[in-house]
Amino acid sequence: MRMEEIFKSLSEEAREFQYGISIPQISIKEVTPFEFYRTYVSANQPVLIKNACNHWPAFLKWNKEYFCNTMGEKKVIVSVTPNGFADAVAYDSITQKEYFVLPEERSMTFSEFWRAMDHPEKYPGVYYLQRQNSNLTEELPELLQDMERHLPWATEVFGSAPDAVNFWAGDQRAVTSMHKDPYENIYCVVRGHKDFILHPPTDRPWIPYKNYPPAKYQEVSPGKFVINPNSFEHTTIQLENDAGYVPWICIDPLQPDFNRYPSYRNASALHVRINAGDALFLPSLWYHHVRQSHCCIAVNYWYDMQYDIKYVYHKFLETLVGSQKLLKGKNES
Ligand SMILES: O=C(O)CCC(=O)C(=O)O
Repeated sequence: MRMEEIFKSLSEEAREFQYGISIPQISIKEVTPFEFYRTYVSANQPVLIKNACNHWPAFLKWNKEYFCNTMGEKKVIVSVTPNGFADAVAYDSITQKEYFVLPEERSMTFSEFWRAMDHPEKYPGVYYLQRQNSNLTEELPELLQDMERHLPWATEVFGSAPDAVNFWAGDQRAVTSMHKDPYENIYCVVRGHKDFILHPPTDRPWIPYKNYPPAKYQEVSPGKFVINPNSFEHTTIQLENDAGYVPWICIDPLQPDFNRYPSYRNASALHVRINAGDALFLPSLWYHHVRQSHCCIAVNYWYDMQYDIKYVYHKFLETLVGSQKLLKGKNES
């Protein structure tokens, strides 16, 4: 059997026996933490959790008036990009190279951030409040009274408090490019909706990666952004490999370039919308790409993943895919 056939049966069997073609839905009140662990966490199975956060005061309170009246003068760090793609691959016409580009990080008041979202004609660029350093507990503790600092059922499921609690607020043009995280993620939408495109870890052979030099956007005059290859200093995630490159997924699932990456046809995406009040359990190591409605607000809880046998199998698959790349000698893995 050729390696490609072996990889195909891996993803087909995973789909047939485990993941199916749509994301199941539950109400958290219907399952015990033990059942949740057994059915979803242990099986590495995403699930949409209906009415997970619609009892939070935030569900009724978090809107423009509330933020601007209660914390309008508070300084926040906002990610600014020319096109909505932060932490993503971009082509630079000056150097004629592709880079992995981080957003410009700008300090502004909460009121100004909201104005920038509401008035794109006055504020060129796309503004996304999305620092993934537990920004809710570290930078916006005044919001904790409106929500749960941790989800008691999830803390019981994962056996410890979350490692990070992040706050996300942004414009419908802000997109998160496909990637995976070493966390068990409970992603709660408080306002608007989010659209996730998911791939299970067993689709790894079809998901192309490339190594990119790192860079950062910089606005040099109003509305004019340049890609600055020298300003990539530090991120919360360790992204660079030994050679100083960032390995990143080079496919856009919304417009896949099948000429360049024909094997992506073998991958099977799952689509799920999280509406306000609901949450998604996104298991560790699942690939995800995220879009949102305008002024969408979300909170997510990252719980530490277990470096268990699932992780070991995933590393094994990574190694096999890497060895195929070497054999093929292609700039795609
Ligand atoms: O909401 C987003 O834009 C991205 C969320 C995400 O990537 C995550 O929670 O890991």
